Amino acid sequence: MALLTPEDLANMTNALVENDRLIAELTDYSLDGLCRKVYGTAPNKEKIGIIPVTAGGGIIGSFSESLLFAVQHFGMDGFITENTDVAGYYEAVTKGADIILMADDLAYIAHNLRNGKLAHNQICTGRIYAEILCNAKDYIDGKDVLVIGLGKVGTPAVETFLNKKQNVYVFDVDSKRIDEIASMYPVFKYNPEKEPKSFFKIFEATPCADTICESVLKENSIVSTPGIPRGISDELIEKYNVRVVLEPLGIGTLSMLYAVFDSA
Ligand code: NAD
Ligand code: 2YH
Repeated sequence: MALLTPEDLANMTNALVENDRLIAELTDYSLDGLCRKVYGTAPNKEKIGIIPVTAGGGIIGSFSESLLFAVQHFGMDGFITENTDVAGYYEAVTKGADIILMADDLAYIAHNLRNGKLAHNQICTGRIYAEILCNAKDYIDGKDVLVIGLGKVGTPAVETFLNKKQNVYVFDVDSKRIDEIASMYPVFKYNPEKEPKSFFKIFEATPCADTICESVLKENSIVSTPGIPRGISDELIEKYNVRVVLEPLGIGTLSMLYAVFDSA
């Protein structure tokens, strides 16, 4: 699994604000409004405890601070524990945290201690980036969507698109993964190099650059991509006037929080 780096998070605060604005322009929903629609939940004065975790690769500079920024940007109350790991967990609970956010190298979770709900970052990230495309107002009637990268983030996106009755075209550099997904879900296997087809809606979740080639783009395509680094070049963005939703942590975090809030 790719670990975030401090460099990935360096511009996170601006990226979250800018992407929140872009999502509103594309869907007519603010990001929190879209999360409320998707999950049918709402915040209810929960206190969010963020615990730095030293296991594995250790503390990632500005990871916890980026989570706190996201929590506060959307009007919620949160704090970072002074202690790490188990001592941090004890501190969070004794200081009244209702929801815990914490991550090691394998998993980033939200756990609501009031209602027991648990959310996983990869699932919630795939879901919300897919929902952004499903709710893109200019393309609400267009059913074709391309999914590039069929891993732990891409697979829940495939499920979300299928639930929304989209025609899902899938591509992964690992052909075995394409076969697995095609055996589990009613999707179209797609290879951009062999059978050119262009899309207004493209979802990308890979750890590679330049995964989005020119032949899949249309003028004004929307690329919704949690994948780090960005899979589309500056040149193609400009040439096709592509709108790109991409932010390294906050969008997925808000999706996780709405996944564990109580019903609205
Ligand atoms: P994963 O390893 O489970 O899946 C990645 C998939 O991409 C694999 O199936 C792999 O075969 C495929 N792939 C790799 N290179 C490819 C290429 N050139 N073309 C097509 N497919 C290719 O990883 P994941 O957990 O699903 O994460 C995917 C990306 O999303 C990573 O970059 C991760 O850091 C990022 N991520 C971002 C956020 C966020 O909030 N922005 C959250 C979670 C994960
Ligand atoms: O970056 C990661 C993993 N790839 C899981 C997240 C999925 N987007 N983990 C972050 C580790 C944070 C660290 N333990 C800290 O600073 O607390």
